Amino acid sequence: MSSSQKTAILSVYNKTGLLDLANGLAHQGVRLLASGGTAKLIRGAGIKVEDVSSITHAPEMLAGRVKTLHPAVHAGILARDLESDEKDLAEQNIDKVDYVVCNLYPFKDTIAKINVTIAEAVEEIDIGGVTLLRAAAKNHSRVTILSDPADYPSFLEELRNGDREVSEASRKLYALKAFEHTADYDATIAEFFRRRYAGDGVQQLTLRYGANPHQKPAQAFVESGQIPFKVLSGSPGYINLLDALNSWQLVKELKESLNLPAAASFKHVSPAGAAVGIPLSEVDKRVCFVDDIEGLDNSPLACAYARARGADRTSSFGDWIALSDEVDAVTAKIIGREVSDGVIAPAYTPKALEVLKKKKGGKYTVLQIDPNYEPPTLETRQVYGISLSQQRNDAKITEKTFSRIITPNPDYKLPPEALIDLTVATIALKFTQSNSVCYTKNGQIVGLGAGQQSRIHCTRLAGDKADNWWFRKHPRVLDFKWKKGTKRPDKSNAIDLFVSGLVPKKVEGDLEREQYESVFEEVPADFTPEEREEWMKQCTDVSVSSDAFFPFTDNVFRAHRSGVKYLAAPGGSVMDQAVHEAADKCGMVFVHQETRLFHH
Ligand code: 93A
Repeated sequence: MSSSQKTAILSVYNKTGLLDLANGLAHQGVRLLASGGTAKLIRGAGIKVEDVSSITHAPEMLAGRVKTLHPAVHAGILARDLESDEKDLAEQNIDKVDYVVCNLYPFKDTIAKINVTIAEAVEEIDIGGVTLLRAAAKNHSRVTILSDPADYPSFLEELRNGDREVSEASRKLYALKAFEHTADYDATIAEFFRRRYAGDGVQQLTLRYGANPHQKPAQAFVESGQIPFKVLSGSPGYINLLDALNSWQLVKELKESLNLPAAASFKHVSPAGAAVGIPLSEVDKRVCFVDDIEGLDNSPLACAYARARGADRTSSFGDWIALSDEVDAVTAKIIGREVSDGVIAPAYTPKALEVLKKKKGGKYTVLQIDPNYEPPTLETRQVYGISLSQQRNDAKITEKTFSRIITPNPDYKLPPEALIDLTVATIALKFTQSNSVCYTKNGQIVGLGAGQQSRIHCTRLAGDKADNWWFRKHPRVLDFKWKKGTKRPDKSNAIDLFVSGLVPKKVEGDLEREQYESVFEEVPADFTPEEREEWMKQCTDVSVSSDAFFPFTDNVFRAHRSGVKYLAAPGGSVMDQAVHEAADKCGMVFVHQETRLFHH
């Protein structure tokens, strides 16, 4: 063998294109070495090939578990063009390897088979092939590694044109591909064992299905360490977890920023309500349907949830709840009688847990989150097979966030209540699908517009909700005469129709009207325009935050109609000045908030 002769090691499971490749290599005078099945196929085609054992002087053994694992192979691949490496090789009589061709046992296909056993899967874990790939890819400054049959033709062409040399650029790309191949392979193996060995709920949690029942299989998992929550009752679904993990962040940040217990009521990965534990007035208690709850005044957490749930009772039907503190019996009692899907909190008193575990015949989902859990700073998700990664949105919303007041003058100081309300609104936006605009008052969301493509539609949607909340406080609404036995959600829906001015007209035989009337002992007369105007005038000092700049003054005017006094939004629009002037003319305080808070 001449010293200038190049050597290739071939060991492939997928033998597509193998013979053409072997032929091409042989034509270039390359010495071919191959593992058992690969060598057999090449030899059968009449192409000269040696078994790997001709250099290892050891037979394939352990039924194929050891084929290419040998210093003669790996020193030949890993050796650099260094005097010391050359010396080592010469002492052991080992030749350098120039090209490695390898693809791996079909682990993915094997585990995709129904009822595959662990033993069957284990046999498909490639060791020697991964070692060939990694060794050759590591030494890509000298060695070419081919892991994809699709690359064989261009490789051969380069070899022919380049006098058996492969360009540095190609070697780099082939090495990258090889590392991706092994990374994907190992990720599949880790996932297989995570499901079987880590125990359900420790590192991996099997979900019934994904966003819809036909999206199976579905799971939640962490790649290292443990899932930071425990399932104490029920079984969370995919959307439940999206709600739980977003709502938890919201209440955690509210608590950290305002040092008050916080609650959130989520639906479809946006808050329907969120609040901090400020005591409720008697009217608030009636609006939130909690005037009969004993001990409410002594539980700030229960106050927070009463407010969060009471913001928009129609939207909160079937909510996911997040609570910042240990759940007490009073809070559990409020939750116990509402239609809800589940709750996440750092702890539960035994009494509270007892109540929650009984809910929905034991199917109510209760999660306990580790409050000290810190996620990695980089977050990644996949859309349409493409991975997107970004730094987590770790912007902190604190008092300082609202220190740049544009109107009425730079010395103006926000009253403490407005500071709380702007904080609640802005932190809520951080976990709301964009575009989003949030109205707050008394430490709670009163109207939230989520996921609208146009900002003015958000501002209107949220404003209409805030108006509904305000009209629910009207004495006529509080004194509705309900038919006995009317359920809480039916009351909420009837109130929602009434306050939003959408009550169906009284027409003989109209089904919708009949249903509306059926819940009342005494059907209330609709609000007159004068009543509405009069009541609306009394709504003052509401706060609004926006997740990005207001592009037009229409947003300011819409907010003004709902009693808004304090506005916070980032700048950046060509209309900034006009927006500020409009706010000033409407007697509002405009706070320039530096951070855009889009969330998707
Ligand atoms: O069982 S192994 O992990 N032990 C080895 O030493 C080894 N070397 C190569 N599997 C090993 N291989 C794999 O064998 C290759 O990754 C390739 O997929 C396959 C080719 O085997 P054959 O040439 O016998 O068809």
